[in-house]
Amino acid sequence: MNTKRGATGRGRVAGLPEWDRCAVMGVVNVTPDSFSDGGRWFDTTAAVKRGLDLVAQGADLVDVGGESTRPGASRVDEEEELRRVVPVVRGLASEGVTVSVDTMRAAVAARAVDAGAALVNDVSGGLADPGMIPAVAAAEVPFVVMHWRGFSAGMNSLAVYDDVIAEVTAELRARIEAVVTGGIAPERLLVDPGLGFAKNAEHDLALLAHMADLRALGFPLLVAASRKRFLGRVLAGGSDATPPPARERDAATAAVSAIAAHQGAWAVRVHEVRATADAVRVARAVEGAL
Ligand code: PMM
Repeated sequence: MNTKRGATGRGRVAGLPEWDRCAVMGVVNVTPDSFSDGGRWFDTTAAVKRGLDLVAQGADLVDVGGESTRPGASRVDEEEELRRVVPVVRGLASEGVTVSVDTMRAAVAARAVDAGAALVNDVSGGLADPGMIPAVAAAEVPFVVMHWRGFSAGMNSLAVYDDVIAEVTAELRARIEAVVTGGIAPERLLVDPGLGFAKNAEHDLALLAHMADLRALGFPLLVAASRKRFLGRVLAGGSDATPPPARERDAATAAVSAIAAHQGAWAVRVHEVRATADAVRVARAVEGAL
């Protein structure tokens, strides 16, 4: 559908800068309870400073979210989400940072765009709020279509697939069609397999192993593996062993960043930027030697 490949072959996203390598999206969760960094940046000043630090460490974009999507999480109300997110988006955008807003709510997306967000990252791919697609279409900003089957509170029971690659790509294709029919320009779309969302470790690893099938959808790809449960499982080395805590999964995250960049991901979304910034540069250098 989207035939614009851009200079790097990983696709171009209209309305965003272009890099000659996989971009690095740093994460600022303005939440008391995100599974990997909850509570650490739960204050506007600290969150803006964290975003600027991530840019100094090599982030190309900063993703700001005010609602935890960890498995089992309950939802935050809209007023509280606005209160968390909008000042941080404004603070970072006013410093010239390319900001993405991580929200499932149309009102939050619209207010964040008004405050300077350049990209809307909706983990539900427009399914959670019927107002989301029209709001993003009207705002004329890029949109992340992530593979999603339901809210965090019940998503683990939805991790059932006969063929995870075929089903995730088919469900993403259906969402892409819905989003484009709803008025968001195809050249503004990014696609994301939604690692860990209604997926177990085997599903996540299979999706990483078959990124070519995801890329064949024809859109720039965002990969967000950072600190996720499947990495804990891999590092524990066996299903019974206790996984290392989320904040001890950054080296493994950087390894995934290198793998994803090498396979043509447009961007990787990570909590700890420095190692991933190196990883995508190594991947770029290897590509340059082809
Ligand atoms: N994962 C989380 C939050 N936002 N956005 C996109 N596009 N893709 C993801 O996989 C994704 C996301 C959950 O991780 P966090 O709460 O630790 O940041």
